[in-house]
Amino acid sequence: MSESPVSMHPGPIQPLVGTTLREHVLSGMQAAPGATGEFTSLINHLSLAIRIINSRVRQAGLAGMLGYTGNTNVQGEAVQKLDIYANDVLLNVLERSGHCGIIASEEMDDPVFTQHPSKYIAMFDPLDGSSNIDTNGTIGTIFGIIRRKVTDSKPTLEEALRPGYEIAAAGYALYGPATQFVLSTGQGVHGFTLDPSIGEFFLSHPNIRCPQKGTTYSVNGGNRALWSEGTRKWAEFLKASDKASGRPYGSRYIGSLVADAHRTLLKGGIFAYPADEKSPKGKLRILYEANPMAFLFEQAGGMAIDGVNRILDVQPKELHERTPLVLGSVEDVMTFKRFQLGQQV
Ligand code: AHM
Ligand code: MG
Repeated sequence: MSESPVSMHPGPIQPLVGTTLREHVLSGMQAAPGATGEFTSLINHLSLAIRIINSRVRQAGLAGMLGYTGNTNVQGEAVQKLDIYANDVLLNVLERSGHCGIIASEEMDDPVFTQHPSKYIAMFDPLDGSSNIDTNGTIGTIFGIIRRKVTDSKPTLEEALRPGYEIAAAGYALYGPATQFVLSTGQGVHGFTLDPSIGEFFLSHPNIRCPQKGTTYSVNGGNRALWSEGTRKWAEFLKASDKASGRPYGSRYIGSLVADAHRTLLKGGIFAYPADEKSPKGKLRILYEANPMAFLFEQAGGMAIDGVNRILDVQPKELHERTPLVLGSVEDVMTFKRFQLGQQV
C-alpha cells in the first residue's frame, strides 16, 4: 500500500510570517500619488510610542506590588502616573518624528507647536479608560491625524479645530489580554496584534466590518436618572422582550471607551455616552475620542452621531470640547436617533 504524498513529502517547514503593520501601511501608501514616505514614518512612530506605553502598562501592577511609594521610585526617579507617562511618550516620539506641527492631547491644557515645517496635526487621548488602571482593566490609546493645509507656516490653534471628516488617519491601541492596534488611513479598518516576543504588530483583523445590527448595548446605566426622556425610553425599549427584533439586548459596559468601542466594532450593537443632567454636552472629547472613533466606525460601515447629528460634521470651537457620543451598528444607532427625535420606532 502506498503512503499518502503528504506523509512522504511533508516539504520544508514554512515559518509563520504575516503582514506587519509597517508593510501594511507602506503598501497602502505606495499606491498614493506623490507619497513621500512621511505618512508611513508618522504611523511607524505612533506604533513605536504604543509599544513603549504597552511595555509600561504591562509592568504597572508589578511596580505597585514591589512597593514604589508616592511619587518616587527606588532609584529616586519620579514615578509618573500612567496617563502622564503615556502622554510624555507620545509627545516625545511625535516631536522627534518631525512630522507634526501641532500635537494636542487630552492631558495637556494647550497644544504643542513645533518649530520645523511639518505636514500633520496629531491629537490623542494617551491613556483612555484610566479609571480601570487600578483594577487591571482594559485601557487604551486613541489618536487622530489631520493633514495641515499649509506646511511651512507657523502652526496655529485654529488649524487643529477641524471637523472629523478631514481626518487622514485614526486609530487606537487596546491594552487588553493581547495588545491590539486598530487603524484606518481611509481605506477601511484593519486590526493588528502585537507579538510581544519580538515587539512587532501583525495584521490579525483585515478589513473589519461593523455588523449592520447587534445584540448588545453599552451605556453607564447608573446615569439613568440624569438622562433625557428619549434616552430613558431607548434603554427601556432595548430591555423589553421581542423575539422578532432580537430583544432584550444584552448589556456590556467596561467604562473604557476603547474596550467598549472595540467590542462594538467587531460584534455590532451600540455604545452610548449621551448627554445627561450632569454632563449636558456629554463626557467624551470631540478631538481626542469622538472624532477618531467616528472615523473608524464609518470606515467600517458603522455610524457615529451626537445623538442626532453626524459626529464627523461637528465644527469644534475649543480644543477640549465635549460631545455626546453614540456609535455602533447602523440599525442600532438609527434606533437611538429615532428615540431622541421622539419618532415612532
Ligand atoms: P478618560 O479619558 O479620562 O479615561 O475618560 C473617558 C472614559 C471613557 O473611556 C469611558 O467611555 C467613559 O470615560 C466612562 O465614563 P463613566 O465612568 O462615567 O461611565
Ligand atoms: Mg478617554
